Amino acid sequence: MPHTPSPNSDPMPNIQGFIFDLDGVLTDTAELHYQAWQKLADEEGIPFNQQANEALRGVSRRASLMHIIGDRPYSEAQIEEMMERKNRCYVESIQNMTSKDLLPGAIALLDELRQAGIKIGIGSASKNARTVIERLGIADKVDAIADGYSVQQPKPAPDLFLYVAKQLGLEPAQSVVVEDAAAGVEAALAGGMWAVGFGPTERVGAAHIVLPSLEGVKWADLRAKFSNIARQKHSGSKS
Ligand code: B16
Ligand code: MG
Repeated sequence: MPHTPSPNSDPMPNIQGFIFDLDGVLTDTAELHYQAWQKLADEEGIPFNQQANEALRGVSRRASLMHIIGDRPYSEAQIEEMMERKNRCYVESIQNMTSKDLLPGAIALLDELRQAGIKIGIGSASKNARTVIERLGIADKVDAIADGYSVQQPKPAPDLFLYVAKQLGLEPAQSVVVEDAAAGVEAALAGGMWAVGFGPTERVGAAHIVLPSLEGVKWADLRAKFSNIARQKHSGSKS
């Protein structure tokens, strides 16, 4: 019978790939998304602020807008127009992005992983992900990209990350997802992948490893942590 690895059963993980979320992990477009939604909400006279925006992290454009408008009776045409208006504002704000907009530690980890022969994918809910990746100058460091056009079911469904893993030629249990959103961590776990949460535990505490930032993060340290977790799970499952 073929051996199917799983984060829950393997004593030693055989990690071959990393799948990074984009917004809020490799770069802080989360702030630019927020500014564009705030402008739209102000134009529409809808109460909105940075705290309310927290619920939109990693959430698709349409689902974000539905969250903002709540039960206000907008028509489908108005909803489409508002999504386009927000996106125009956001697209304008990403035009001036450069590699300087990569978050601290991102490029060092990408380079270290590549040198170690680890495959790299990006799994982003954004329909603008490819533009952002180009502007950041990291397209040639990435082996596979899934964006807001790639799958039907958004995070927390695992589809987006499973799509990237397949493109990388990897099993879910050979893949690590790095995420800043609760919905993204949930998607990784639902897909049977290893999860690194980036941010406060209240948000990403369900991940196998929680980090405050990517700064100073080393592949060897992560690998050791994953091995410890796998060992603990393995001995726990035997007792
Ligand atoms: P767009 P990620 C997500 O990207 C953002 O976190 C979220 O704020 C945004 O609404 C979503 O992409 C859709 O983006 O409107 O550009 O298609 O975190 O999954 O990289
Ligand atoms: Mg994100």
